[in-house]
Amino acid sequence: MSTIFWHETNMTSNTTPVPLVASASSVYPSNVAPWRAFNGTTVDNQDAWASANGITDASITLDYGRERLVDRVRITSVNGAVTFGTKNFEIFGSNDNTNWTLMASKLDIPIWGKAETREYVFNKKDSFRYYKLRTWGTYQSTENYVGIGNLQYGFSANLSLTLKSSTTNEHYSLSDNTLIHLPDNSIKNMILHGIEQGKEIQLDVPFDKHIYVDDTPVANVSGKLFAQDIGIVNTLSIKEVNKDNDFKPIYTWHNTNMTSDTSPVPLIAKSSGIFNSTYPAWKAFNGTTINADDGWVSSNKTGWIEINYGKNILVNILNLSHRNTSTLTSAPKNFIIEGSNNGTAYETLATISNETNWLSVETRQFVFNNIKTYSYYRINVSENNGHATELSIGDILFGYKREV
Ligand SMILES: [Ca+2]
Ligand SMILES: [Ca+2]
Repeated sequence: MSTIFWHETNMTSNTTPVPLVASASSVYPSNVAPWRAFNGTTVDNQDAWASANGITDASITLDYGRERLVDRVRITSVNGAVTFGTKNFEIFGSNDNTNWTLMASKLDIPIWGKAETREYVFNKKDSFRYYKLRTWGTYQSTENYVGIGNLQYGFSANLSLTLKSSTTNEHYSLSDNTLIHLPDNSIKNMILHGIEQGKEIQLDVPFDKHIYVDDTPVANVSGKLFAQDIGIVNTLSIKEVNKDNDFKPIYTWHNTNMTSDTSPVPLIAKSSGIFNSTYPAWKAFNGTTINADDGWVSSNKTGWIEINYGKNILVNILNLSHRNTSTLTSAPKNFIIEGSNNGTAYETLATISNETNWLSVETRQFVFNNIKTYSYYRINVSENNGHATELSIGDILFGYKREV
């Protein structure tokens, strides 16, 4: 569902509220400063910006202080004479106030009513810190300036990807949010920007949209306090960023440490069959590979082995260890990883091929894409490394790898 959001400015001077800054290439020598086009009202003919006398090609710029997503503008004509209203316009975006990108243009606009608002949707959506509108031409040749009663930029966004701040009532799209990383021992990251107090939402943000925390604490305060560009000061215990370090993935391992096929409860280990009672399925889920007996050996050269966690968990990584044995040809070569929620219907999560040349107790890691939770995870082997009758596995550990 797409919803339109307008960036509120409600300016009361060219530099208030901070960090907004309104400016213009030219200003009429009376009470029509640039900020009056960003104050949200058009109560009279002074509630506007107008260019200097004799200038009918002028521009008005708003610096938001940070990037804002924009794909439309709402222009309101002056609440007075309309013949110097916006006849032609171009809108540009910039991040340095020097290099400008054309966002939209409109020529030969029909004449406006007093304090009339019209909305123009751009062909593209982009994020810039500075937005400049150039207006030129008048509806009457005797007019010698141009003016605008009000100007507001906005964007449309999918509602679920938009957050509203409870402190400022501003809306933020995901693409201009701040990602805050929690302390090292947290498995989560968090977008605090715009979220109601006391709540958190876990969201995946494209890598190029990450804004990492400023690691310079605010001076002259007790404890560590970090001021971010999210409009407020937050007092979270946030991870200090070492700029020389890449963020490392976070791993959550589902350790099982089984001691029988049904313990600890609620875990249940099963297989397509066992060579004999020395090599039950649970020995592939006990977390060790201390000797040749510490593993599962199948009743055949192919087969499957699974664990039922008794609850739904998310898995996208497998550590597979070969048995502590010189029988290297019994290791899996081609297999699939499957998930199920009923032990009957299985979905293939990964297909692994040509895993050859295993060493005794060697561990290989397999990462795959999976966003669904299952309670049963199965390794289903269609070919071993050449042994005529045996398939064996020393240990299996499933987990979840999260990129941060
Ligand atoms: Ca105004
Ligand atoms: Ca084992």
